[in-house]
Amino acid sequence: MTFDPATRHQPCRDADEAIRTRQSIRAFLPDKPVPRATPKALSSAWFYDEEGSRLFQRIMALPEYYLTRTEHALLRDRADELLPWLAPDDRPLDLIELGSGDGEKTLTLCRALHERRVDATYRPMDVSAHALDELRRRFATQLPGMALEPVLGDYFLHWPATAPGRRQVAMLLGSNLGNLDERGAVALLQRIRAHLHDGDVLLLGLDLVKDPRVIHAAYDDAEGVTAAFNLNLLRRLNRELGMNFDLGRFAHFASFNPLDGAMRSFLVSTVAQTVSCTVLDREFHFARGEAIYTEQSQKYSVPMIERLAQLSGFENTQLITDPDAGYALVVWRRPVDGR
Ligand code: AVI
Repeated sequence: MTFDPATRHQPCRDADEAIRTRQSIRAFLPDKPVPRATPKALSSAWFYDEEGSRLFQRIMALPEYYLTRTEHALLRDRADELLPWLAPDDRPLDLIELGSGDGEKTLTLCRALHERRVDATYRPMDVSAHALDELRRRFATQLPGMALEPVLGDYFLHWPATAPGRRQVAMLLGSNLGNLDERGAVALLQRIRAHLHDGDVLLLGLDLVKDPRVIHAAYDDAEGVTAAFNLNLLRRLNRELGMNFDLGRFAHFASFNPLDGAMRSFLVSTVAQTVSCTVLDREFHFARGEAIYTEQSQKYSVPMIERLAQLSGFENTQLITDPDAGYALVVWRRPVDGR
């Protein structure tokens, strides 16, 4: 993979992204041979142009895609178990959500804090101005008493300004961490840890390993929405890099490997073909059956979660799962002695 999924939910517009776009497409077909069966890969950051974001909204509502509704139910039904970790005393807190989207799920948690009269400011951060506008509207109508300070930013690069003395509670939900490999995940977690103070916490939503068939169905739904989401990547490359992918000649393929817990998505070339790119003045050749690796969606076991906490310098303090143990809300704390 080539660059962090930092630009989700917005089309490729600014100079930085244009540079990353070019880096990404260069790495798509490396100059040097890569000893992998599938050397071609694209960053999953590419998914979230306007159409991709729309398709992802549909994915989240699919019967097979259990992640969103399970997480939402945990936030709604288990707030009493979470709040002692998030708000253990009277100190005012900043609830910093990294990649909030439109804040639908977090509204439930904010309501729980508000009802318990916790002095909290919700600071959602997202790269999509559109999502933050939706979030503002949602809170104005459904929880107008909540202190709200949305931040337009990229959580791989930015962090909301917070006043000294306030407890920071960071949140990374939706199993978004799973779209990074272990190295990328640890790098992001270490960055988050560096912004927190001793005793501050991170709330993570993580998808867990389970029946492989259940996981597989979530990424290969009967209606074909996930397939359209994956193929939309090629449409975006055509539009933004002057490529000429024929979407009818690539097929969505999703594969879950129980050995490493990785759900992987691919686009498979159904015929031998050549695709050109005017921006890079290059051609890309595909053998029949050759795959482009487009996304990793990591599923975690408890030992994997504990290992990640250790590698990134957190204490693993609380883990709440749904009754089927299919999804977890995890609270990690930055150790008090600042180790
Ligand atoms: C955003 N991310 C956590 C989703 C996932 O489950 O990996 C993206 C997604 N890709 C296909 N379906 C959903």
